[in-house]
Amino acid sequence: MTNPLSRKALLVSATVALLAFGAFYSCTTGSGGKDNVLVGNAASKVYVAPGKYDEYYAFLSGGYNGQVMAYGLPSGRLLKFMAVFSQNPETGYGYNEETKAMLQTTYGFIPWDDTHHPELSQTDGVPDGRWLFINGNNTPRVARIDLKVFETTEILQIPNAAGGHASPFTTPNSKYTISATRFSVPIPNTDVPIESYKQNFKGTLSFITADQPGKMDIAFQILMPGFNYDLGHAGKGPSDGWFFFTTYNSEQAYQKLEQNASQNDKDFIVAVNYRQAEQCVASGKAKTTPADYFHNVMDEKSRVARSERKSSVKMLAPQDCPGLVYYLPTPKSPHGVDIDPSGEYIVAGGKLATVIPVHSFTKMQKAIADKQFDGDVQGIPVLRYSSTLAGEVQKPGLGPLHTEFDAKGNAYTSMFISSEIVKWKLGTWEVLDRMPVYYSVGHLMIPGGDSRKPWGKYLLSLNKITKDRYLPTGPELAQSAQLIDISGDKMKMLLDFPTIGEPHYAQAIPADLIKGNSQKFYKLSENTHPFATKAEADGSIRRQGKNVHINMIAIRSHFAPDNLEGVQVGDSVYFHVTNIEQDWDIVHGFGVLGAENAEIIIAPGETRTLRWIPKAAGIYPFYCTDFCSALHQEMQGYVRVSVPGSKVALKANISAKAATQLARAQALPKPVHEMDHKTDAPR
Ligand code: RUQ
Ligand code: CUA
Repeated sequence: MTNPLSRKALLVSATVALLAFGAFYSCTTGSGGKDNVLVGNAASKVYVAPGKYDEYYAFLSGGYNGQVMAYGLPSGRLLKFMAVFSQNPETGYGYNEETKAMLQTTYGFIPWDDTHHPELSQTDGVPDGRWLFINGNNTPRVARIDLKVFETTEILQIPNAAGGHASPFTTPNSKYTISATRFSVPIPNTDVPIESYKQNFKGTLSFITADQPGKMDIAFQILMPGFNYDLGHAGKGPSDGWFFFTTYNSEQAYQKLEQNASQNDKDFIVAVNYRQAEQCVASGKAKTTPADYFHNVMDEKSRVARSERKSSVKMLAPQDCPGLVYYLPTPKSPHGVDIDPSGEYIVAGGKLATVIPVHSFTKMQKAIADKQFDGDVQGIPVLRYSSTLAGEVQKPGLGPLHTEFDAKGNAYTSMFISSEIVKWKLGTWEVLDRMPVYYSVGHLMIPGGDSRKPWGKYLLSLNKITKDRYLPTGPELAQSAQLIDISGDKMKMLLDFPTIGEPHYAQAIPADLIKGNSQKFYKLSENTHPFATKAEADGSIRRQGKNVHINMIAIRSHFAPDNLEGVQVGDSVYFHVTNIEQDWDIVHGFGVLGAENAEIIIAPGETRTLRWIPKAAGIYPFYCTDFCSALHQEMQGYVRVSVPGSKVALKANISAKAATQLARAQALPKPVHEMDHKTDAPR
C-alpha cells in the first residue's frame, strides 16, 4: 500500500476485513480448554459482585437519540439515561413545563438531536467530574450536564454554524469548550446559489466560555475558509493556549463529496492560538456581528428552565489578527486530532491515509518563527509538512480515525476499515500490538486518555457495526462496545456490552471523583418554584380564565389534594406537584388518564408541572407512576371534568386552612406568579 488507496478500494478492503474477522470470530468461539481459562480470567476482571460498585463511570453518547448514558466500568452495567436534546418520557424532561425551555432554539422547539462527543470538564488538564459537556450535531448546540444531579442544566445554541460536529472539546481548565461548524454555509446565512460555494460559504470556530455554570456564552468566533471542520482538541503543557482542529474538503466541493472532497493529497489541521485571539478581541479587532441564538438554563433553586435569546457575537477574521491561525498540511481527509499527554505531539487520524502522521508542537513553533511557509489559504499561512512532522506510524492498518493514550507513552488508534485497535509507541512510532474489534470501530476511549494524566488500565472500543455479536433483534441491533485490558504489554479483550443509540465517543473517570458529590435530594426549604407546595395543608386549586392551577403535594402514599372538581372541558389544567419527601431515592410520579404529554417524575424536594387539556366531560383518575411504597397502588385521585360553562364549583378536598385560602383567592382572582407558558412547545 504505497499509493494512497482510492475510497472504493478502501471500502472493498473493509468488506474483506469484515469477512475475515467474521471468520476469525466463528473459529475462536468454539475453541477449547486454554481459551476457557482465558475467558475465565477475563470474566473475573469485569465481575463486580452484587452490592459492589464499578471502578469507573463511563459516559457514552447516545448518537441519534440525543441522549447520554452513564455506564459502570468494568462491568458495562447501564446506570442512567440522561436526556439532553431529546424529550424523555421516563423523566418528563422536555415534556413537563419546567424543562421545555431547555429545548428552545431559533428554529423552534427541537426535542431531538444527534449527540457525538461527551467531554468531561477539566482542572489543570485532568478530568475533574464536575460537568459533562456534549454537542448537538444537527442543530448546533452544546449542553452542560451537572454530574451532581446527572441532569442537563444548560444548553447554548451555536449561531453562524451548521452542524456542530467538532464539539465540545475543552481547554485544560474548562475556560472554553469549542464548537466548529461541520458544514460551511453563508455567514450570515442567506439565499445564494449553491454553485457560489467558493465565494460565499464560510466556516466558523466558536470558543464558548464554559467554566461558570449558567453563564455559557460565545466568547468569540473565528471566520474561516469554507472547508468542513471535523474534530478538535486543546493543547496542554507546552501547547496550552493552542487549539487544533481537523478539516477535510479543502477542495471546497459542494457536490458528491465522496469523490470530490477526496482529491487533495493533504487537507489541514488548523492550529489556533487562542491567547492571541483573546488579545485581538481585547484590542477591538473583532467585529460585533449579528447572530441569533438561544441560551437555556435550569435554575438551581426553582428548578425551572429559562431561555434568553441573544443577538450578536464577536467575530474575528484571521486576516485582522496576525499569528492567530496556521494550517498544518495533513494526509488525507484527517478525522481525529489528538494531543498526547505531554502536549508535544499532535496526532492526526487521516481516514484515507496509509500512515498516522504526527506533528511536533516544538517543530511547529520553530517553523512559525522561521516562516517555513508553503504559501497561504485566504491569508492563513500554510506550514511546510516536513517542517512540523515528528514522525509517521507506518503500516498501522486501514482507516485510522482516533487516538487515545495511556500513562506509559503508548498511543492507541482506532482503525475503522481494518476493524482493529492498534497500539504504538510515541517517539519511535513503532506498532506494538493489534486487537481485532467487532466491528468497524469509530472512537475509542481510555479513562483520561485525552487528558494530561490518563488513568489507563482499560480501553473501550466503540463500534459502528454490530452484526452477529448479540442475539438478533430485527433489522436494527443494539450497538456494541468492547472493553479491552491495556494494563499489560499486550491488549486483552475482556467484555462486549450493548449500548443504545450510537456510542460515538465516551469519557470515563474514576467513580470516586463523582460519587461523593452526588446529590441525594433537593432541599424543600430552598425550593423557589413559583408553584411549590411545601406542606400538605397548602394544596390548592385556582382558576384564572381558562387556566386551572392545582398545587399539590406527593408523599408516601398519597397526593393532597386528591379529589378535584370544577374543571371544564377545554381548560388548561396545570398539575404542579411537589414531592415533599426529604429522603434519597424516594421519587414519585404523576400521570392522568388521557394526558397527551408524558408523565412527570418528581425528585424529592422538587416541583414538576404536567399540563393537561381534558377533551370530554367525565371522571379522570390520576396516579403515582413510580413504585414508591407498599401502598403505591393506593396513591391516586380523581378529577371531575364538566362541560364548559357548568355550575360545578371549583373544589379540592384539602385542609380547612387551604380551603379558607381558596375562598379568599376566588374572591380576588389575581394571577400570583405565572410561569411562562408562551413557549411554542407542543403541549
Ligand atoms: S466522529 S461521525 Cu466523533 Cu469519529 Cu462523529
Ligand atoms: Cu408515589 Cu408511587
